[in-house]
Amino acid sequence: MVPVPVHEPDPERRERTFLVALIVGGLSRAVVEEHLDELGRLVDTAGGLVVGRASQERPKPDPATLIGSGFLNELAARCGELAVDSVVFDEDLTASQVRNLERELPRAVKVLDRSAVILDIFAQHARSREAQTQVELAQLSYLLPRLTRRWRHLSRQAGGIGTRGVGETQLEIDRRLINRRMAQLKTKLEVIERDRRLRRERRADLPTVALVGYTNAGKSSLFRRLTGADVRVEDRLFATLDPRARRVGLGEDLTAVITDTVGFIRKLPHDLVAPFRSTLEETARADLVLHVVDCAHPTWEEQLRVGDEVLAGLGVERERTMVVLNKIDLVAAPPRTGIGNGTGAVVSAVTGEGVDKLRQAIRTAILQAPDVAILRVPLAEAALVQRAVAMPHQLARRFEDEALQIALRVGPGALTESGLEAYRVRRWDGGAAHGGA
Ligand SMILES: Nc1nc2c(ncn2[C@@H]2O[C@H](COP(=O)(O)OP(=O)(O)OP(=O)(O)O)[C@@H](O)[C@H]2O)c(=O)[nH]1
Ligand SMILES: [Mg+2]
Repeated sequence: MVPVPVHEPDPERRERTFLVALIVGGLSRAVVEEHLDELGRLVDTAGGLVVGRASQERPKPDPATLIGSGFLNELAARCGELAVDSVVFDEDLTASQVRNLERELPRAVKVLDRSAVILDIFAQHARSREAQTQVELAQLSYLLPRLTRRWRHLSRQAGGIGTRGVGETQLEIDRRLINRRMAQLKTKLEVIERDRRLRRERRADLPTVALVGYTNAGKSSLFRRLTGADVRVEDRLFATLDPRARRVGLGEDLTAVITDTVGFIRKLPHDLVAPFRSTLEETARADLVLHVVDCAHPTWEEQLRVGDEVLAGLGVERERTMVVLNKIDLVAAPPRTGIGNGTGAVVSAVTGEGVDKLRQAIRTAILQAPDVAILRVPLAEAALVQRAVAMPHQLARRFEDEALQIALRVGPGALTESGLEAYRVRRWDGGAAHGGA
């Protein structure tokens, strides 16, 4: 008889997890190791304990089991030795791959992929009604194509409804129940989104700034630094799932609403993102999108690229984006690349270095947006001053000795009729006291 290895019981009884990745498609081993590091952090955030990891180099994935059969045998042996509860693959798995892998691995070893772990984290962290609905919808759309007979419990849960038709298989019932639940969730989300849209329209005059970027880049830390709000900051992936908005003073009467958002991560599959899309789209409509990057991270350039891709997919133009390199306290010299079109800031949300400059840069970017007009109306022109002050969508306003300076959001031609067009100036004058911007 083969002796069964004895293991110290884990004090927290965390799920013992083994990580697996494929080295395919010209990826280098070093990059795949970074991806496994990230997967390990995801598992840790989800509450699991990583007990080992392995990767296999292959020309292409095996359609049946993803990894090759020899490697799979070794993996099965390691699972036994290490008393593994679950194996997590960095690649997305199909339902049949999960089934085939579970058949070859020791009994009771669960097979998961990266998306399943991310979903689990989302489910644990979602707090608001909206985020919880989004997560449930994402979970069901992930589950639907992967349904196998294992998911019996779903129909047991809904057993009271009495949907069992003659000759219908368990699987069909499950599918039908899931589809019905998904339809309900979608309706619920639409209502929540409409409420949010109304709230946004009510504060439409304030310029909006969104903090976006890879998970753990420091978005919430920067949000806290800029607004003083006490939000959750954690050295964990996906600490933030519920977007938060707050007013931020940008000096000289200019106030903006700034939003902290859910982070990005590589290989986030479409099903998973879809329910979050409207939140992301709203973020993307901000007047200014701050793309926060952890420049101390070994793969920060890949993270920047992932973020750029997401933003491009959401239709955010480059002109509205500003790259913010964060965590410069951790690097000897901030990298020079990455700040493409010259707009950018280099900060540390922890020490506060560069944050005043960032605030100034945000201010400048908002006031220089194409739909913002800056007027300087001589106080001697009392009627025009009255007219200017009565204009809608004012962003900032300042009385000087001789003139009123005012920044407005305007549509094309909006100033012509009022006679204010003639008083447009190119830039906001911060005044001598402020040293000019
Ligand atoms: N040294 C240093 N650490 C930072 C800085 N900014 C953030 N951190 C740390 O990085 C970790 C993640 O910070 P968060 O602000 O939670 O990051 P996030 O982008 O909001 O992350 P998610 O919400 O999980 O996507 C925390 O441990 C922070 O303390 C910085 O400028 N310097
Ligand atoms: Mg956060």
